[in-house]
Amino acid sequence: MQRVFIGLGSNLAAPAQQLRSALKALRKLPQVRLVRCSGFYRSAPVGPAGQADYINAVAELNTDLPPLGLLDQLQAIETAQGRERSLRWGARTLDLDILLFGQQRIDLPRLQVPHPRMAERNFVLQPLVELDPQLLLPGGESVLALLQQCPQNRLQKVSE
Ligand code: A4P
Ligand code: MG
Repeated sequence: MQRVFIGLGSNLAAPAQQLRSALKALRKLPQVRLVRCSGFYRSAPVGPAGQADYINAVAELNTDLPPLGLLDQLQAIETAQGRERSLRWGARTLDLDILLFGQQRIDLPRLQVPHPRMAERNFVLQPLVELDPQLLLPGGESVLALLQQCPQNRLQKVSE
């Protein structure tokens, strides 16, 4: 069994509702136990200008699925919630990213873990610290220390 952290993000079509639907779908996945979810955070968009604010959160799972098996399940949830892949970093109804998969490092064309951009993103690091302030990356870096060093983009907790 692996301890996994998933980043959830949405900035279209009632974002908080998108995250709640995604959590419901995560609870139903085979070989997955949803341990808990952070609060929801409103965040300034990173990427193309003119997008709405995002709602972001991080969920902690335990799973026996292999990494690519979990990615398949997450992409099926994104598709079921109307995700269209067009512009990179553009607006989306739902984005589910594997942030950490136990202490594994994965570098495949379809999957890089730890998520390559997480260290620059307070909308990922703040909810991770909320779930586990002691958390370390596979290289031993502290998530709390990364949060203290990363750009302080606009971020506001909107629910517990
Ligand atoms: N992929 C590789 N590694 C992973 C991983 N660890 N988890 C591949 C999930 N997928 C991973 O992703 C493109 C491909 O990445 C997938 O097919 C998968 O095989 P995507 O979700 O289709 O496209 P994307 O999300 O537009 O691209 P990308 O590069 O994943 O974007 P990011 O880095 O996820 O950024 N601003 C705020 N405030 N909040 C946000 O949540 N999110 C993004 C998306 C941009 N700006 C944001 C936010
Ligand atoms: Mg993504």
